[in-house]
This record gives sequence, structure tokens and C-alpha cells, in this order.
Amino acid sequence: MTKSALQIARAAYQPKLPKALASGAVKAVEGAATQSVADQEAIKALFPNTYGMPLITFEAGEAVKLPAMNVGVILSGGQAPGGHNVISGLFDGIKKLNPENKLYGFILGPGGLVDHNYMELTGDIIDEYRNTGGFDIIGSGRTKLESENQFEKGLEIIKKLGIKALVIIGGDDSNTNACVLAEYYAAKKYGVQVIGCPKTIDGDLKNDMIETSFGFDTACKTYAEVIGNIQRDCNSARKYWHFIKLMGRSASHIALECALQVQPNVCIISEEVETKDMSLDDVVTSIAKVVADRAAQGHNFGTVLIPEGLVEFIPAMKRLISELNDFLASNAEEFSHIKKSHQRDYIISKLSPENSTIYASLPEGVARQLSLDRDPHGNVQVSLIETEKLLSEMVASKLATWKEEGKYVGKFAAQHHFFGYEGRCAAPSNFDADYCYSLGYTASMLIADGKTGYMSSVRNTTAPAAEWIAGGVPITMMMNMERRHGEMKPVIQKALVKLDGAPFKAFASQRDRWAAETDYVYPGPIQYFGPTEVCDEPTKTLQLEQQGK
Ligand code: FBP
Repeated sequence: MTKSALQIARAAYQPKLPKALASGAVKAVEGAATQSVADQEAIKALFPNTYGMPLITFEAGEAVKLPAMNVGVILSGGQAPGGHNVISGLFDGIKKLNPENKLYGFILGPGGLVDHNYMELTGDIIDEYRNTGGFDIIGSGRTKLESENQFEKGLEIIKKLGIKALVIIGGDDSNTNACVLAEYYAAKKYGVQVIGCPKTIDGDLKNDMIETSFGFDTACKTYAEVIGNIQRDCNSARKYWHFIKLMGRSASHIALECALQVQPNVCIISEEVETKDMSLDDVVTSIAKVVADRAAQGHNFGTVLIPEGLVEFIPAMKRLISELNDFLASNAEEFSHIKKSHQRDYIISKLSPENSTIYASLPEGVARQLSLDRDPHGNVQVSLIETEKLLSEMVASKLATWKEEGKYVGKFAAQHHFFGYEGRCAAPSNFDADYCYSLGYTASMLIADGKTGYMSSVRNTTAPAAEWIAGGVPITMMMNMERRHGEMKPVIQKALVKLDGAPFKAFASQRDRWAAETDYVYPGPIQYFGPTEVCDEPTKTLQLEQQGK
């Protein structure tokens, strides 16, 4: 593999570990018994073997020689910077326990386990991937591990390879499935342990015990760098409004963190839009107002950050999408015979009056996306909706109306951007490199301690890495019951942006000033070498959340 100079230098970086893990030998200290965040009786009944287990903290201890064991690892879902370091931490951890231990990677996600598609991860392979971005060492996939048939197919290869434990690196859904698998193997007494690791750039897998999911730090810093560059361009030419959509399928953590880093003129937070029951027109009006106010000061430029999941958080849009999904599912045949040029009018004539009015008000392109692009389950694919264009077109027409009414609105010219894939495989920041390596190493210690149904946890992450606290959290502790596809299911509670949380409050207390002034921050690229205050700084979100504790 040909490498850049940075990759070569970066390969030599030794990730920092919490003191207890770096000591070379640990002991597991058990805390109090746990319970799920809600629906305790229901979760307990579904997870009789893995419910109520204690929290685990690792402290320095005596070295113990364990018999050799084999471990399997799976990368699940969307890429997130640092995945390779979770695997290298896991590898180093099990090799430290016993150099005979082996690590097997299942190829292209959970599907690799079911299809018996795997490779042994040797030291040479691991060394190629240390401190690099991406999940390409074994690839990732979105196959859901849910059925007994899959669990049994997985067991066949687990037995064949003599695997004692499986580490699943994934987001809330993948860790929910890891917990179901752990319970299944425990109930069947198969003697196979399952450990989860918290991954997702979206930042929505976090709680009191999991301070952040890995990848969020690097992805936000990567986006913030590019947004900063755009803001500098914007402030140099002073002629464009930049509408920037940011990844985050559901929660707005990425948009909020980027706003805290770059101080844009506008940042929409989906959770606030939903809580305040704002309509699409309310969102558009709020942006148009900032545009007009800045124009009145002679500033015909600015930046607007938009979370990817916004459309589904606008209550009226949610109702429209739901009616459209149902209508198109039951009238697919008839709809397919309607001429393209008549489809819009046809839909307008069929929807309920409220939804029909909203649909008619949408720009042509967006209306088409809502009615045509459906996923295999018949749902509209919201991530394909170009929200940045939708909002800028609607802001333009709102400004035109205000102009006709005699209001001064200045000049409005928009540019559009979507930042998502650019940040998911970036070389991990020092924070993610250290955090991921520690998560992987901790997973190996949980395995050695015989644990199953636990998520690897590293806390106190705003302190220097040596003071981080490594341990394990029972996954059942994070669960509640939620309706999914019409059925009540045990799932890990998704962490949305809290409007009473410190990060949102910090943003809300400054946004009016950011809107009026041009006080942009230009964070620049992630620094991998240099002073610790530049290279090791955690996200603003994490700092603000931990300050309040
Ligand atoms: P995970 O939750 O699996 O980590 O993925 C998150 C994400 O990156 C979202 O931000 C984005 O909406 C989605 O994946 C895109 O999915 P895909 O990679 O399938 O296009």
C-alpha cells in the first residue's frame, strides 16, 4: 500500500491509554447493580441473563496468564474515524493477555458473520492500519443481526474458529442487536461472549456512562475546517449566502458542534424545530429575517448550517411524508400510469387539505424527490432530499414577497453544500485515535474478565488520557421499549440534542449576536503533531456537557 508522508509519520503515533490500562495488568472492580433507563420490567423479562449486571471499572492489578483464546470483530454501519484503532487496541490487548491469542475480522459488517466471510488479522495487517481513517481493514455493512437463524449461522463459524468472544463496533441499533445476541448465546449456554463498542459520527449514542461515540470528534473537526474555509471565502467576497447541510441522520449534534466551533450566522437545530412545533414556513421566515437584517446593515452574505434530518423533525412535513408513504404504497399501480408532468397535480388532488397545501408550496424538485425516491420499505429517503436547496429557494421567494411589500431585502445569491462522507473516514484526531484505541483495549479486558452484554466504556474524557476511566456498561442499562415498524421492541435510547443541555444553551445564548455580526471562527485543519492544547482538545459539546457535571 503506497502511503503519504503524513500516513507514515502517523503510523508511528502511540495512542495514549488510561493509566490503569497502561499499567499492563488490570483488575475489574464491580459497581452497583444496574437497571434499564426505562421500562425495567419489560427489559428484564426480555434479557433474563444479561439484565441488572454491575458497572465495571478497571484498576491497575496483578497480571494473570489466561489460556489462549480467539476473538472475532465486526464493523457495523456507517464509517467513523477511529475504527481501525478500536481494532488495533483490541489486537494489542488480547496479544498482551497471551501472544497466542488470535483476532478474526468478519468482512463487510454483520453479514460476514452470517455468511462465514472472515480473515485473520495478523500483526502485519494491523500495523498497516494504525491511526488511519476508514473501515477498509475489513469493511463495514448494514446487515441487521436480528434473527435466530442468523445467530445460529454465526455460531457455526464461531465454533469452527474457536472464537470465545465477538466485538461488535456499531451505533445504537448495532449495539442493541449485540445485546440481543449476547442474551441469546447466554440463554443457550453457548459460551460465546459479545461486547459492544460505541461508534457513530452522529454523536447520538451517548448517556451518563458513554460520554461520546467515537468518530464524532474527527468528523465535526473536519466539517468545521471546511465550513471555516467557506466562511473566510464568504467574508472575503461578501456576495453569497452559503447553505450547508451536515450529516446526522436524525440528531443535530453535528450541526450544533460545528456551530459552536465556527459561529455561523444561522444554525437550525431539528430538535428545537420539533419542540416548538415550527412549520417549514417558520423555519424559512427565521432564516429570511436574518438575511434581510444583515442586508439592512449592508451585509449580503452569510452562512446557514442545516442538519440532515431536519425535514423529519418538522411536524407538518412528517405528517405529509407519512400520508405520502401510505398513499403511494396503496396506489403504486395507478400512480405509475400518471404522466410525469401531471404527477404533482395528481398528488395535490389526492392528499388531505392540510398536506396538499404544504405539498403544493414545495419547490418542484423537492416535491418530485418526496414522491419518487422511495426505499425498499416504501419510505421516502429523507437523506436524499436536498434540504439546503429547499430552504434557500424558499428563502429567496420569501424575500421576493417582502420586496414586493416594500421591505428592503438587499441582494440574495445562494451557494449549496453537503458535508457528510468527507468527514466519515478522515484520519482520526488524537482524541479519536486515543479514545478508540482505549475502547478496543478495554474490550479485550472485558473479554478476559468473562463479561458479555457489556459495552466498552471510557469516561472522564475531557481530562488528559492518563486520567480516563476504563470499564464496561451493561447494554441493557441503556435500553427502553420503543415502537419500531408497528411493534414494541427493546432498543438503546437514541440521544437527541437536549434543549436544556449545556451545548444547546451555549449556542442559543450567542446565536442572535452571530446572526447580526460577522464573528466567524476559522478552526483550520486537525493538527496531529504539536502542543497538546491544539492537538488533544475534545469537542465543545463534550467540554460543555462535562463542565456541568
Ligand atoms: P451510523 O449511525 O451507522 O454510524 O451512520 C450514520 C451516518 O453517517 C449518517 O450520518 C448518515 O445519514 C448515514 O450514515 C448515511 O448512510 P449511508 O452510509 O448508508 O449512506
